[in-house]
Amino acid sequence: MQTRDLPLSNLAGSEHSSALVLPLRTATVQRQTGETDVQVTVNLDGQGKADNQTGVPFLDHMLDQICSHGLLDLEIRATGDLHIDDHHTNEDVGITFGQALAKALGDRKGIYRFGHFLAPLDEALVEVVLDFSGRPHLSYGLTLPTQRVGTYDTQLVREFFVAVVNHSQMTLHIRQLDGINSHHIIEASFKAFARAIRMAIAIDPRRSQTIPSSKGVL
Ligand SMILES: [Mn+2]
Repeated sequence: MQTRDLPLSNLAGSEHSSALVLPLRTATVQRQTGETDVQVTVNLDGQGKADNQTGVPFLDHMLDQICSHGLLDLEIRATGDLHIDDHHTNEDVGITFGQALAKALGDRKGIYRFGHFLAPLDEALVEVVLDFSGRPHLSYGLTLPTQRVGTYDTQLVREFFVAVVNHSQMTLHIRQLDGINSHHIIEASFKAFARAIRMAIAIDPRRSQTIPSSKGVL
């Protein structure tokens, strides 16, 4: 029976000499408009380090969930026209994060591509299914019972995911199976989103650096 070397680690510089050494999957994107100035640095093979300062505290709390449960390292700085409201900053953080994800993934060689997770947070239960398909699509199934969580407008949750989907070229389905408290429902969504990303971007050792599509391109 023939054997071959398999990648033992996703990390470049692995001590396993027989491992397939992959490039670091990191990216920095800066995006400036008349409304906001956003910089995002992401490491897809991180340890969950979060350093997110957008000026929108609830959004920072949700971005921290992406790091903690997706095991991404994420450093985000944003300044925006918060004197109007959080809308532009929230959306532009989503756009820039989506662009950074796409840049760090590159041609998407070797990844599992699909990810899903079902996350509870007390009474809330949210399912996320995603595909780094190259085709932006969002099915958004959250029904948030209050207009605000703290000072954060709960309508901005959908706006954030629309921006991420369009700029990372991701198919994303978010379904709420249960929940009463808006904070719980939103946080369960971000936790499920994080774990689904983690699953989808992991390197499949059996795929050995080919693009996971019968078309040969994503
Ligand atoms: Mn919370």
